[in-house]
Amino acid sequence: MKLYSFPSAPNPRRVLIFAAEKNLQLEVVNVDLRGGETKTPEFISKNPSGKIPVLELPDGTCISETVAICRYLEALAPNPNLFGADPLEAALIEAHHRHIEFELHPNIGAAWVNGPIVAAMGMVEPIEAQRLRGAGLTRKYYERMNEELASRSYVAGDRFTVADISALCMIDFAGALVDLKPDEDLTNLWAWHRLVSDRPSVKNSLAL
Ligand SMILES: N[C@@H](CCC(=O)N[C@@H](CS)C(=O)NCC(=O)O)C(=O)O
Repeated sequence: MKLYSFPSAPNPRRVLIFAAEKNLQLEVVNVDLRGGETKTPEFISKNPSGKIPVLELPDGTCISETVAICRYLEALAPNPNLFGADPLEAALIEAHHRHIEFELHPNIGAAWVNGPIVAAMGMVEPIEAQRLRGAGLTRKYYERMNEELASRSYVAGDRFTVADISALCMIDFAGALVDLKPDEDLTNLWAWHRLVSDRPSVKNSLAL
C-alpha cells in the first residue's frame, strides 16, 4: 500500500504512526505539497479534495481522509486496538477524538493558513484577525487539555489511542511551524507529550 505524504505535514504523520503501531508497512510517496502537486488532475483523481494523506491500494483504489484510512488499517490489523475495544470505550474514544479534530485542529489550521509561511507561499490572502482568533483558541484548548490530563495519562483515558496520535501530530506541527508551542507551565500536557513521544512509532515518524 502506498501512502501519499509530505515530511512536515501532520495528517499523513497520523497515518504513519497509526500504521507503525500495528506493524503495517506502507510505501511512502512524498508529494511536492508546496509546489501544488496535490492540485494536479492526476492527484485530484486520487482525492477530489486535493489533500494528503491518500492511501493507494495495490488495485489502485484510493482512500482519502486520515480517519477513514486509520479505520481501514484498524480493520486490517485489529491489534493493538486504537479505536476502542468495546462499545463504551469506542464511544468515549470517539468523543475525545472528535474534540481534538473539531476543536483543536481547526484553530491551529486557522492560525497556520493566515500566518506568515502560507502568506509567503502566496496561496491565500491572510486575515490577521482569523490568525489571532485561531491562536487564542488553540492556547485555550491547550489549557483545557492540561486540566484534563491531570486525572488521566492519555487523551481518551488510561491507554494510548488514535486520539493521542491526532493530538500529538497537530501540537507538534503547531509548535514547529505555527509559533504555537504549548507554554512550559502546562506541566500535565508536557508529561503526556513526553510519554507519547517516547513511543517507537512516534520517534520513527520524525525520520520520514
Ligand atoms: N480532513 C483531512 C485534512 C487533510 C489535510 O488538510 N492535509 C493537508 C496536509 S496535513 C493538506 O493536504 N493540505 C494541502 C491543502 O489544503 O491544499 C484529513 O484528515 O485527511
